[in-house]
Amino acid sequence: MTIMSIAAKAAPAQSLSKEQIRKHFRKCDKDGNGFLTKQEIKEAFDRLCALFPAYRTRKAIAIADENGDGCVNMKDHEFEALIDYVYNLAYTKVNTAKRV
Ligand SMILES: [Ca+2]
Ligand SMILES: [Ca+2]
Repeated sequence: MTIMSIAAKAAPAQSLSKEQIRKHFRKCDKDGNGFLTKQEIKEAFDRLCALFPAYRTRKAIAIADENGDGCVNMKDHEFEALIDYVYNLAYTKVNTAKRV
C-alpha cells in the first residue's frame, strides 16, 4: 500500500479542485472589476470555512500580489498564484449559504 492511498483513506472528504477554487474566487469579485480586494478575498476564505480568514487573506495577498497594489489581478498570474496557495490548503467545501 502506498502512502498516497493511506492518506486518501484517512481523509474521506475530497478537497476542492483548482477549477472549483477559481470559480469560487471569481464569484467573490463582487463588483466584477477583475481585481480581488482584501475584503473580497476575506469573504472568499470565510466561505471556505477557513479557521483564520484574516490571516489567510494577509498571507494570500503577500504571496499573490506581485505589483504591491493590495489587490489580486484576476487577469494575470497573480490570480493563479492565489489559486495555488488556496489549493495547497486543501479546503473541502464552499459554504454558499453563509452570510458574511
Ligand atoms: Ca473586485
Ligand atoms: Ca496586484
